[in-house]
Amino acid sequence: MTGLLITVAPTGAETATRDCPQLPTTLDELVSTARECEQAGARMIHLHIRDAAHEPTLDLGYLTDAVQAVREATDLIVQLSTGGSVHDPLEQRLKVLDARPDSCSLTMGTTNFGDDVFSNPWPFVAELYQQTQERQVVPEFELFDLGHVAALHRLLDKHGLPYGGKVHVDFVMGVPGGMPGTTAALVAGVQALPDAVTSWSATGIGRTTLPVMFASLSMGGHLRVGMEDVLTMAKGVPVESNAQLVRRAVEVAELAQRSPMTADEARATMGLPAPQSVAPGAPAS
Ligand code: KMH
Ligand code: ZN
Repeated sequence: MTGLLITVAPTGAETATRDCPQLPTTLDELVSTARECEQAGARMIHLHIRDAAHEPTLDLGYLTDAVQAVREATDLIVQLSTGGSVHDPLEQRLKVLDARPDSCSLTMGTTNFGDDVFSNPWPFVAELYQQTQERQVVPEFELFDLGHVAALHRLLDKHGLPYGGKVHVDFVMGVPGGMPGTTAALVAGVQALPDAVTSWSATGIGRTTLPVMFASLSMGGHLRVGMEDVLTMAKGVPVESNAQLVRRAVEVAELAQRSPMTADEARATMGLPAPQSVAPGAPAS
């Protein structure tokens, strides 16, 4: 049985709270979501942060508070999005690393995103990658298209391995403008991955969620789930909570003889050191 890494992406940057009031946007909601999802089997959380008006923000204060709060409340690997929203400027997206997450997303190229454009020009990708290496943040390479797999080859050839030595990628499938959320596209993507890749996960947006989940599990891949990616359990049935999506993923995975990995296994998979244990009474460094 291969251990399963489940990442939860609870909020995203593209859904408004007026359209989905159950979306977790406040710090308290994020922390309780993180706890519930960890309890359900998630081991990593992919965070987009909202401000007091529930709008997406890259404000360093909000980001730092969220990283610290989720770290204190859980053993989840804390991954901050550097993708932000489709409207965020590149300079601000580079500054996300200042919040000192364990991991960050790093999208490997520009993609049409519905009616918008998710901009990731090569110089930005290369700069962000080198900053992750210098600042000891483990990137998760986000692949929205097969061309992004080719860009990953180019990046690793030119700039070497990430901090921690592991290469973890996530296929984000079914975005209108990116690769479709189909088994055929996932097979093509996995077959084209660089040899240096040590683990991969997949998520399907919207109605491609379940087909991508089944395809990934059948190929030994890991899973990302969450309300960033899907807002219905089935046609016309709204998602009630992120934990509901994590629980469904665990149930489906158990049928495929896959169980969630432990927190330590997840950290090892990502090339992160085990959490530092502080001896009782020892001063915090
Ligand atoms: N909000 C999307 C435009 C990421 O987090 O790195 C980009 C996104 C990817 O969600
Ligand atoms: Zn995201």
